[in-house]
Amino acid sequence: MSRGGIIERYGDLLELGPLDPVISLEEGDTPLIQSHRLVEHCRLKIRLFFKFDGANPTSSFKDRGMTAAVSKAVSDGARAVVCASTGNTAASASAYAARAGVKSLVLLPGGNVALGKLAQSLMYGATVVAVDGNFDQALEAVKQLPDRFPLTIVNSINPNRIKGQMSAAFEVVDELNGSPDFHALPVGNAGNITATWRGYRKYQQVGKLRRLPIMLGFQAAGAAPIVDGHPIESPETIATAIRIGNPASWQGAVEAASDSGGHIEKVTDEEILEAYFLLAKTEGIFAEPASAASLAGVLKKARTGYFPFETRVVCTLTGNGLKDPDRAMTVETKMIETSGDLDSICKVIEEAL
Ligand code: AN7
Repeated sequence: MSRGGIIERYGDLLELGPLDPVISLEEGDTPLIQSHRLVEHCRLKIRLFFKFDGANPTSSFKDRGMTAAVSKAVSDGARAVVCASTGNTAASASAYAARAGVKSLVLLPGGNVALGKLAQSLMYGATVVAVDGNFDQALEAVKQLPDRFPLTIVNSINPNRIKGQMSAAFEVVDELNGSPDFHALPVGNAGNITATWRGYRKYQQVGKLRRLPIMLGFQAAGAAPIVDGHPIESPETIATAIRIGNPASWQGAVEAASDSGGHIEKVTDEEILEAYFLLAKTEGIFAEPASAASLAGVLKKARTGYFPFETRVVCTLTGNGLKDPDRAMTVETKMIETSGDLDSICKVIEEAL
């Protein structure tokens, strides 16, 4: 039996109105994995959980919003969708467009999209346009296109994206039987922290949740407009997914933090990479660098004694590490090459054990 996607499971709560058809790849229902070895390794006195949204059909959280946005667009008669993207929105939009049988057009910041994401959009049959500029410039261009062409924007300025992404909060509450004390996310265009907070509040409104979590958002230090208080013209970070200087949902992120008693803070690329490698090595969870920003932020705040003893903290891990093989290959662990005879192989094994 089909487990269905987030629209089948949470339909009414998403307030999308009637949809015909529903375009789904059975997204959502992703693992919530409790940390054992990482908390021990870092001597953290908290109960830490990873919401691994890299386990979605296109390997990022974007699928939650894309099933909503593309279903709505196609139900309303759209024949083509468009987005600007640092890679994951594009991969997801292209996949859902393929599933719906409509065209997709994606504008990417040239030279700054992880290889796996680019491969995905090309595989799903999108028209892929590399723009000589950054994400913010690509998004500005995209905003102008529906005036000239019959295109529906599926960036998170499309409110249906935010609605679909509320489902991550519903799943966390369903699984923990209540909200965590803290929920940490990476912040790029700021749609996901906006949506996750709205999801918790929605669940509270309908009586499924009493106490709300404290929201923590983490931007990369070289791309931290919300923390710095002004747009960044040339954002820079190794976490290319969140290399964004003027987030569309800026206000939503600020509200999530302030209304929940939380914070938007920044983490350096070094801190992001430390969390990225640690997560894979100590827990067997391979998330992409931008995803590790949430963990990097939690580790940083834990060191200052921010979290109460045994408090429940959820980190959203937004995307799968396989999307960015080039970054992964910078890991210290290297492949050992040897000849095919058993003696040489045994010698290598002896040294490894
Ligand atoms: C892995 O694909 O903006 O704060 O164009 O891919 O909701 O933007 C991606 C963002 C975090 C930030 N982690 O989420 C895009 C894009 C990963 C991401 C974010 C993104 P938002």
